[in-house]
Amino acid sequence: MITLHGFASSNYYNIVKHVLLYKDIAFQENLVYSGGQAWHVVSPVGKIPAITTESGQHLSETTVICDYLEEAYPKNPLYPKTAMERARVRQIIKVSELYLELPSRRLIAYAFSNKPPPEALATEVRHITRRGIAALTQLCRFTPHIAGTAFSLADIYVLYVNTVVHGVGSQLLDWDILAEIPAMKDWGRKMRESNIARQIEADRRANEPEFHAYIASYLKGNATPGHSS
Ligand SMILES: N[C@@H](CCC(=O)N[C@@H](CS)C(=O)NCC(=O)O)C(=O)O
Repeated sequence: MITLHGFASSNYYNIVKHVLLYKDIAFQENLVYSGGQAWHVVSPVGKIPAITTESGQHLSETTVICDYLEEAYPKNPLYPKTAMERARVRQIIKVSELYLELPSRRLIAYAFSNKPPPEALATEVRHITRRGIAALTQLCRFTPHIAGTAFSLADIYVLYVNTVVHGVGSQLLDWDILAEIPAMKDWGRKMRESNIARQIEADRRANEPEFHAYIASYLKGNATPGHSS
């Protein structure tokens, strides 16, 4: 059986978990927070999430894991049929990662410690995010799915990217970033109604107290990297 390593408060972890549930692939969860040399055997950069496959191989990087799952488990496909449509799905995923998720992540330490970011950094993040907003406004279809008529990996990916982007924007930038992309918020509301999204959200809430304790301990320099306690 596949093992999914990570923790339920991680949006990247939840992308892979959503894919596993959507594709009806059997898996077990192994609670791990990031860091530590032993963990690098599983996840070379030391990040969450990673999986161990049924044959015992380790894989990390969310999009790589998702593409592996798509190829190894074709049931309930998450890519459309034509090469161009598949490329569009990947384009939306890439743009949302590079120009929304990653800039927001540069502020995440300030969100955790509840401190305002340096203005120069906030300005840079706003600038990159505006480019992401413009690109996604152009690329997203919402007819009714994000890349067009077929539900795809882009729907799952952007749903969880948006959790970080919205959180950072509202907490630190006084900016409702998702409201800038027409139809994004309505689409998100519908996406969150699915049984899988609800289950993942319930698991995220259940993990929240332990995750916050871990972060508090990490900020004090007490946490043991790579372990949940
Ligand atoms: N590029 C990675 C990013 C994953 C990532 O940033 N995960 C966070 C948790 S949500 C993490 O491991 N952070 C700890 C660290 O950066 O060491 C992916 O796509 O999976």
